[in-house]
Formats: sequence, C-alpha cells, structure tokens
Amino acid sequence: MTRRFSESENHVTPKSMFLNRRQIMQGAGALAMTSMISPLVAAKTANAPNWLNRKINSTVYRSVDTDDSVTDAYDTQRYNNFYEFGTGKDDPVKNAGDFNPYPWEISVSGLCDKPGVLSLEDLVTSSQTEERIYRLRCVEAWSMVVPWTGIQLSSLLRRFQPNSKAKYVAFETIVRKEEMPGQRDRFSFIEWPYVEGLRMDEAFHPLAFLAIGMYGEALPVQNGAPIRLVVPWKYGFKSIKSIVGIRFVDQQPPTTWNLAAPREYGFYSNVNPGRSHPRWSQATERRFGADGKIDRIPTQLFNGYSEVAGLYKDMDLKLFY
Ligand SMILES: Nc1nc2c(c(=O)[nH]1)N[C@H]1C(S)=C(S)[C@@H](COP(=O)(O)O)O[C@H]1N2
Ligand SMILES: [Mo]
Repeated sequence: MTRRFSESENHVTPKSMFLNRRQIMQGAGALAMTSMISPLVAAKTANAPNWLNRKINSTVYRSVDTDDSVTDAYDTQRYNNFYEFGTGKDDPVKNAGDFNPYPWEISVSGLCDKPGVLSLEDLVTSSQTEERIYRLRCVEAWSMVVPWTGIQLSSLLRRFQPNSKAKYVAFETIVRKEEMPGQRDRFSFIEWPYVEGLRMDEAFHPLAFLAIGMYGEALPVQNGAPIRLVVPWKYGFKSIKSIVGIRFVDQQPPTTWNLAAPREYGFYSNVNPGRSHPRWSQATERRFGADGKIDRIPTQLFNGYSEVAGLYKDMDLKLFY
C-alpha cells in the first residue's frame, strides 16, 4: 500500500488559514453585525494544559490528502453529535462547560502483553504529532472537512503489544454523569458508556487516527476532548469521543449505534453511497464549506479513501454494512 499522505510542508496549516468569515467580522469589531448573527454560542475550548498546547503548537508534520476546503470552525464546533451532552446539535457546545478533561488517563487491557494505564500527558509528550485534514461524513448525510492534530492510532496500540489472539479493538467513552447531562437523561436510548470497535487490521490502518486537537488548538469538549478517534472512511459515529478505555478482544465487540438500531447501523459502517440507510439515501451529502454555506455533493465510497478497499476485498459490503 502506498501512503497517500505527502509530508510536504514543514509546518502545520497556519491558523490564519482558518480565520473565517465570522472570526474576521468579529475581529474587525463589527459589533452591530455580531449582535445580528447572535445568538452566538461561544465555542468553549476547555482550559488546556501547557504541555498540550506546546505539543500542538510545535507539530511540524502536515499530511494533506484533500483539496476540499476546510469547514468553517464555527460550524465544526457548534453543530455536533455528542449524546453525552444532549441530543440536539447545539447541546454539546452549550453543555460543554461542566466537563473538565484534565488530567486524563487511558486504560489499555485485554489480549496484549503489556496492558496498562497511560496518562494523556505521557502519551502526548512521548508521541510524534501530525496534522491531518480529513473529511468527516456523518451517517445523517452531512459532512465536514476538519484539520485534526493527533497521532496515528497504530502507534498508541503498538505500545501495549497486542498478541495474536487479538482480533478486534474495543473503545469506550468516559462516564461522568455529574458533568455530562445526556448521561442523566432517564429516557436516553443509548446505554452508557458509548462504545465502539474496529477490526484489528482497520485499527492498524495508517489512516486511523487519534485526535487531540483541531484547527491548531486543543480539542474543544464538544468535539471529544481530550482525545477521540477519527476513522475517516467510516460514518462519523465510529469516531468515538473522550476515550478512557481500549481493550484488545477476540470477538466483534458491541457498538453503541448497532445496539440501539441494528438494522440501521452496522459494525462496519463504511461510507457507502450505494447502500441506503433504511430511512434515507446515502448517495449525496450536505457539505459544510469554508464560508458557512452548505452544498449538496455526491458521496464517495469509503468517503473517498479508496486505499482502504483491500481491507474489505472478500466481503459483500451490502451484508457487512
Ligand atoms: N462518545 C461519543 N462519541 C461520538 C458520538 C457520541 O454521541 N458520543 N457521536 C458520533 C457521531 S454520530 C459523529 S457524526 C461524530 C461527530 O463528531 P464532531 O461533533 O466532532 O463533528 O462523533 C461521534 N462520536
Ligand atoms: Mo454521526
């Protein structure tokens, strides 16, 4: 497999590239305009520690694999799915303020030779970080283009030395009812913790990524602070947020949306314009652009990441959805 990333530049995308319509307007002190576009919900970036900011700011590897223009950060940080904070698209940003992601630890267990608990600080300071610009395609047929900062998932997993019995990797999100109002909802159709999983070869694919930042800054809470998965060829719900647990297992692990509605959401959930969701077509998507506008565009198989096709060559993607 050829690596499709070119580590072409010596620097991450300058923050100025992400300055957008709204920020520029606000920066220009267009007070009247600002009040006109209210209600503005502040995008809260939790108080990130210095070691994290320093690492993100000194990230020098940049991997660009798309010419698509980067989505306005205003949208990526205010239009979210993070049911722990509520089911509305702006519930996560509104409710993010109660959640404190620092300090943070990830426990790695199961079929591996070196199980253990790793602090986020140790992980981040000892890893090579890079910036990757990926398309994110939600199963709800909207999509964004996001510059993530983070580390390749395989480099984290390798540290724990999974053994040959490990066939899948299971992930889980933190449970903190005091800080996550969605977890206190008695009528929630999701059981906590939110869980996800990948087959071993998917998890070790070079495109599978763990993000600790976006747009050159630490991840905001609503986007999965302090660390979340990004699997760009799969529907967004596979990209589990605020991860505290990773386990190597020999059976396909349960996954949240498959448990909630198995006919609608499968384990694999590869982006596939040829397989409709039972309630809507997946042939096209609403793309949030750089300018806050939304365009209707065709959806691509594997979200355009055709290099993953070999992972599924012997599988009928209609059956293994
Ligand atoms: N723990 C957890 N992770 C989650 C979700 C969630 O509700 N809880 N929503 C998923 C869905 S459906 C999508 S589309 C993406 C959205 O990521 P974004 O809000 O950063 O765009 O997060 C995914 N990860
Ligand atoms: Mo989603």
